[in-house]
Amino acid sequence: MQQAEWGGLAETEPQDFDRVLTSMCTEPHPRAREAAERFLATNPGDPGTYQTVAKLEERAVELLGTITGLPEPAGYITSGGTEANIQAVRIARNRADTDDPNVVAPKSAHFSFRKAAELLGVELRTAPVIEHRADVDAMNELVDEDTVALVGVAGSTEYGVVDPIPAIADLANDAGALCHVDAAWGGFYLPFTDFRWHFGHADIDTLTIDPHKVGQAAIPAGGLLARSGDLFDDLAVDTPYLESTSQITLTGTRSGAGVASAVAAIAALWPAGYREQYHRSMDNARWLAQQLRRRGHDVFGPVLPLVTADLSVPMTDELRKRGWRVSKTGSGELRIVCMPHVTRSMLRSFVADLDWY
Ligand code: 0PR
Repeated sequence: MQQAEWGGLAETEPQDFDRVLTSMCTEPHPRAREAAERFLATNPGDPGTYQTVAKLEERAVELLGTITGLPEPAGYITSGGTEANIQAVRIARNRADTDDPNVVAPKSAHFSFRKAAELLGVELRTAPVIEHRADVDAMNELVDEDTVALVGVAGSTEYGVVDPIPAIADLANDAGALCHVDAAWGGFYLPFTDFRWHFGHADIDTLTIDPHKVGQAAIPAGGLLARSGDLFDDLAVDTPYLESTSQITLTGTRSGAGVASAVAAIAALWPAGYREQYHRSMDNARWLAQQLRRRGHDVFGPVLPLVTADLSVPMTDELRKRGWRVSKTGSGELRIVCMPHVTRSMLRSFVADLDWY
């Protein structure tokens, strides 16, 4: 009876992170977890009514602005990188004066851009990459008078590389198109590197940076930032019966837990905690790359804390059987993401399992 009532919930534990080497999410910071629970019943989608969480969302956007070199940021906490990327494409499409809009992105762009293109009736043109990085000349060849946005990736999903963002921004500028940077995953690592990736480095218009990935906030907490608030004007729909009069977000009711946990995580970790995390994760990724190379594998990375290697499919299958959560790139390489929960001792036992094979 008890079990039927709980639907098996009482006996079910969420997975632990002990063997998770593929996820781009991680264990939330303890303060983020606590804040998420406190704000569980709030809805930043109705800021007139839920005013305290609406204030927190302003704070979250300010903090994300600090991280991305934007002193007066506009933006909001999205459900994730997918929503942020869709909205960035929507901004570009709505502003442009064309019936046949296209967006130019490197082949390495996340599949959320494919969703955006389909939903918004925009053609997605993807350019070949060099060493997994955007090739600006190849992107240039795809640009025409109907191009509404150019996309650069700062921390790519499969290989963790950073595109030449300033050159992509220049190209966008020349084409009269917007420049969107997808730093959904990389955004909380990049401030501690020498890459030029954010608003302070180039004429970027919009940027995705997700607290629920490396930011260590609870899910759902993505981030969309814009150089200025008026970029959001073309997204506004009237909300006649709410206390606020218009809405620029894609979803209506939204997670106050995500917003509060984003503020809590960033307040706890920016900048020292994230810096330390970046160095720890990079050391781990370098160590893993070295171990794999020593065993004769062809390894790419780490540029950011992500490593790929040419392990055979049977080897990867065996690792999966042993409980490791590992994934493959589109070209079949093993892909390991060194998120904050990935420790050296975890990697040691992973390598020991490889040796067993
Ligand atoms: N942009 C980039 C560069 C990303 O890597 C991702 C997700 C997104 C946008 C989309 O973000 P959301 O998933 O928040 O909408 N990258 C990972 C992926 O799709 C996400 C992920 C997270 C995968 C946790 C697995 C996992 O366990 O592979």
